[in-house]
Amino acid sequence: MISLLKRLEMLKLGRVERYILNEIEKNGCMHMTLLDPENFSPQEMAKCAKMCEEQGTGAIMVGGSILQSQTTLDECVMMIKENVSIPVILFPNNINAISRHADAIWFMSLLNSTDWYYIVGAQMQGSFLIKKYGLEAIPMGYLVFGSDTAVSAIGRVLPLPFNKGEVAAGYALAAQYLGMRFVYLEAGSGAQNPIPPDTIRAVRDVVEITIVVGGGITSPEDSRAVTKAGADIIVTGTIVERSKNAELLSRIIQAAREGAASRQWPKKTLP
Ligand code: 1GP
Repeated sequence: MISLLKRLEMLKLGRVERYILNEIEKNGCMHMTLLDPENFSPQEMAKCAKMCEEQGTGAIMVGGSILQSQTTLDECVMMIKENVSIPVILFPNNINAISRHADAIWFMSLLNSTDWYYIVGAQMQGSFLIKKYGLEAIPMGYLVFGSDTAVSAIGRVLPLPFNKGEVAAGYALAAQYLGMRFVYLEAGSGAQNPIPPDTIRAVRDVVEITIVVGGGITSPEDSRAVTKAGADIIVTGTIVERSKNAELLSRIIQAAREGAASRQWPKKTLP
């Protein structure tokens, strides 16, 4: 029989998750950089990760909608780990996106997929490998907005409307009640525009879990608006991959902190 001690042990947060929550507590929010192994050589990726760390990003997420090779992923994660001290978190698109060399994995369910596989099938198939590698699995509900991005097409998504916050809020609250500790509002990599502030705010008004927002954030103005509306974590990928502009990244991170510092609550009532 499993002892009470063991059961309580299981409820403890892992090292990376505690680090994330501490960073949010310290700075009001956190920035993460998403790097896609399909867009870089492992050497370029490591160099870019180091630059991002120097500008204040708090973690490197590795993944992408069309990631194909676990070998490439392993090489990238190892190279990044050699060059940065911040955590490397896997952002998987499928079961081949699991590397034993990472610090943690977003254990995510694409809640608005129409396909069982992306809601729980891939998770079921990948779970033993995660256990075998001893990876820290961080439970996250993943919500995809819009229809003209790779993640939307590949994930067989029933797209969330950008301007109907109550729909996203309902999904996010369901994620919270299902025990997920993070919810990711995803506009899709390279999206024309980020998730609108009012929609983020609608989610913030009903959930207590940590809100991650990404997709289409390309300027300090975007990042300030996103954290001001209630995002705890912002993710950028494309802007750094394309521009490699350290100064712009630094301003995006600074603006995110300013946005978080300027938040005004209180909460609205439920729909
Ligand atoms: C994609 O939200 C991330 O999953 C990052 O999006 O590449 O548009 O910054 P961008």
